[in-house]
This record gives sequence, C-alpha cells and structure tokens, in this order.
Amino acid sequence: MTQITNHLPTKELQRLDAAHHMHPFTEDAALARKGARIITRGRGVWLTDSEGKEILDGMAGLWCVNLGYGRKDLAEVAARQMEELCYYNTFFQTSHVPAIALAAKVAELAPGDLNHLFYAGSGSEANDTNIRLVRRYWDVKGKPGKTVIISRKNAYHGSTMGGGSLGGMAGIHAQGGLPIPDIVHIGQPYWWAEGGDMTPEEFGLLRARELEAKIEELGADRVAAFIGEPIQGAGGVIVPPATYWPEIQRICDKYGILLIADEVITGFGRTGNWFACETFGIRPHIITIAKGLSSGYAPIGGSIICDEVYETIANSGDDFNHGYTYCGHPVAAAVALRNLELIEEEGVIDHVRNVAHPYLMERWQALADHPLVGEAKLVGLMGSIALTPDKASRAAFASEAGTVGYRCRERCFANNLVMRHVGDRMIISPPLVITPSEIDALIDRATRSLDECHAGLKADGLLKAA
Ligand code: PXG
Repeated sequence: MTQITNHLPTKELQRLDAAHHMHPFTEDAALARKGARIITRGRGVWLTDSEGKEILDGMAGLWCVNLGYGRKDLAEVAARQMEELCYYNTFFQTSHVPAIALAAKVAELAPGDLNHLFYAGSGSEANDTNIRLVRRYWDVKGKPGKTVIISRKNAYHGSTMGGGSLGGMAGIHAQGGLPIPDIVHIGQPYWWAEGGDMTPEEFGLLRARELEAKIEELGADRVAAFIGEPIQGAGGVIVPPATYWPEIQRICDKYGILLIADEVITGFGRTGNWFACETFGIRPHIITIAKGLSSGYAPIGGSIICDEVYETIANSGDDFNHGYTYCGHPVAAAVALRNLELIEEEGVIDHVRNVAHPYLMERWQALADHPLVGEAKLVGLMGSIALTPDKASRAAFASEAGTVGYRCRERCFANNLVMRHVGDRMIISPPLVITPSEIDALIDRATRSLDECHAGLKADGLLKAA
C-alpha cells in the first residue's frame, strides 16, 4: 500500500478520506463528491492546507487550540511522559503523578470550593459523568426521586447518549432515540431571535423563570440539577442578557437544585477569566471542562466537583460505579498541566483582557455597520454576528435558516478565514494568543467575505425578510 503522507496529491488524499473515513456531523456522500479540505500544518493562529494555502483559524480548531498551533514545549512534555509512563489506570487504588498534579492545579484555579476533579476523555464523557454524579448525590442524600436534569433548547453538551440528551439540538434528538429519560428542556435566552418586543433584560428574566415554572411543574423533589453553558457556543455564541444568570442562580438556590456550568468552551481564559462563572457571577456545584484544558493538544476533559457533592458521594460507603479507561491519562494530563502553566507564565488571560479583547471588540462591533449585519457580540474572544435582511426588525431571511450563513462561510473559506456559521449567525473563537495585526487580518477577511456574500445575495434575490 502507498504510504499516506502530506506529499500525496490533494485529490488522492480526498479519495482515500472518502473511501475509509466517516466524518462526524457530516453527510458523507455529499462530502465525498466535494472532497474534504485537508489541513497539513499549524503554527500560531495559522493553518496550512494540502494546496499550500495559509488559513487564519478564527475557531481555534473546534474552540480548543487556545495557545495556538505548533508549541514545541507541549510536544516535548508529551514525548517525555510517553517514555516515563505512557499509561496507567486510576481505577484500582492506584494513581500517578500527572493525574495528581493536574487535579491539584485545576482545583487551585477553579473558583470557590470546586476542589475535586473526576477525569474524562472529552466534554461529552464529562457530561455523562455529571448525569451519574448528580443522580448519585441525591440518591445518597436519601432522595432517589430527584433524577430530572433541566437543560435548554439549542444547548450543546456533547454527542454521547447522555451529552446529546442534555443538549437541546433537535437534529441530534431526531436520531437514535434521544433524549434518555428524565432530561427536559426549557427555552434559551436568545433575545435577538426570540425576544420580540421585550428588552433584553425583560427577556432574560422571562427565560430564566421558565426554570422556576418547570421546577414547580415537576416538583422540586423530582429535580436533580440544571445545566447550562454560560454562553451557548455551538448554538451560535448566544450571550445571555445580564439578568439571566443571576435569576437562574436565585432559582437554583431557592429550590436546592444543583447547578452545572458547562465550561467546555468558556473555560481556561476564553471569556477573559479562568472560568466564565467568574465573568457572569455564577456559583456552580460542578463545572464541565475539556477543550482548552489541554489547548486541544491531547484529548482530556473532566468534571470539577464542589466539596459538598464530592464528600457526599465519597462517604457513601459504596463505590461510585463509573469511569473510563483513559481517566486522567498520564500523557494527556501532563500536556494539560503544562498548557495551564504556559497560560500563566505567558500572561495569556491578561492578554485576552487587556490587549486582544479590547482591540477585537472595537473592530468586531464596527461590523454591525455592515448592511448584512444586525448585532455583533463579543465576550473575551468568543464572538458572533447576526446576519439579517433588516436590522431594525431583527428579521430572519425568507430562505431556509442557514442558507445565508452557509454562503457567508463559503466566502470565508475562499478568503482563507475559518469563521463558522450556525444558522444565519457567524461565529469566531480564535486562539487566545491572537495579536492585533492578526486581528486586523481576521477582520479584513471577514469584511471581504461579508461584502461578497452581500453582493451574491443581491444578485440571487435572497436579501428578503421572512
Ligand atoms: N459541552 C460543550 C459546551 C461543548 O461545546 C461539549 C460539551 C462536548 O465536548 P466533546 O469534547 O465531547 O466534543 C462541547 C463540544 C460546534 C461543535 O459545531 C462544538 C463542540 C463539539 C463539536 C462541534 O461548534 N463542542
């Protein structure tokens, strides 16, 4: 068989990819006809593809490569750890230094009394763990009927049976019998699309109070927890109105419901603090982490657990019957620990707060003057713009949702910028180390793409409101 390397022609790589590699969240036959874009290299915020094009990665991979690509330091740590101890389990009364050191570091960085880390290999796995944790907690507390977890429509919490059930994505629920029992969904705090004539503040309260209504409807003796992303990521970088999280917190406190903050995207500096819970003043019992924990250099995730939940389960007199082969994988843990140290040593979070966010904010907000753009949102380095045919009424397009967003994303691809679309919202989440001149390149390419998209919509008669 031919050795498959970067040196094969793109067409041949695409043919082999289509023949043997089934892609996530993809209509594979359609992709096979088009051919996947093949990425061969990454340095800083830049990717190179198999055609030699230099692409600015406005998404940090998939919201994860926060330190940027090509860090020798992290490669060396991985190599060293593989030689020292490539793997050992943490199941049968054993532990190892990378798992111990990373857990201690995460506990130091996490707010409040979130002092205990249960490892997973990904965000989805960590959220599956969370389902087990909160149900086990209430069972040990003598309230086995408290099993329901309340989430939101258009939330994303992963793609395993548990994670996909917690999420509120209709497309995921439509395949494979999800959601699993005792997971229910309330409305999302998406003012732009759903807020009607209300102010954002009024709408934020309204949507938060759906939680109270749901708890009342089910009975507090049935509800174990509420889970939410501080900012919905995959749902379109939806920043909740300022009134939303304080009201959610009040309701969880009032009814004694556990609060899970899914910080798989927002954790480790994305919003300008170590955790978005600090940015929004949320006091969770559990935080889900993954992605930025290792800047995507190794697959690792976990649940950071508060003292009360941990101690209750730890002192139950029985095992917590849950775990994954790769819980605390030594190579992934060593890489993640070094990643967190680098974030500290290089002052990456200060860079986000004091340099990258203020500069990007100025340029991002100016995009709202573009004829195709309604609102422009940015928290830390997580941003979105709403595309609309009519800003004043916040109208949706007459075309099927996502048609315009997809066209805009195609223009971004052509202009060598990775900017995603979710429906007709464009989103960015660049590496946290992005510099002002790279931000200029991002905005210039985004503006060109918006201009071209706008001209194309005009030419094709698609600038119509629904
Ligand atoms: N929670 C949140 C908030 C996420 O964003 C997960 C859990 C699941 O993590 P894993 O590591 O199991 O993928 C995520 C993942 C997208 C997209 O289209 C977003 C994610 C994953 C794949 C695609 O934006 N987020």
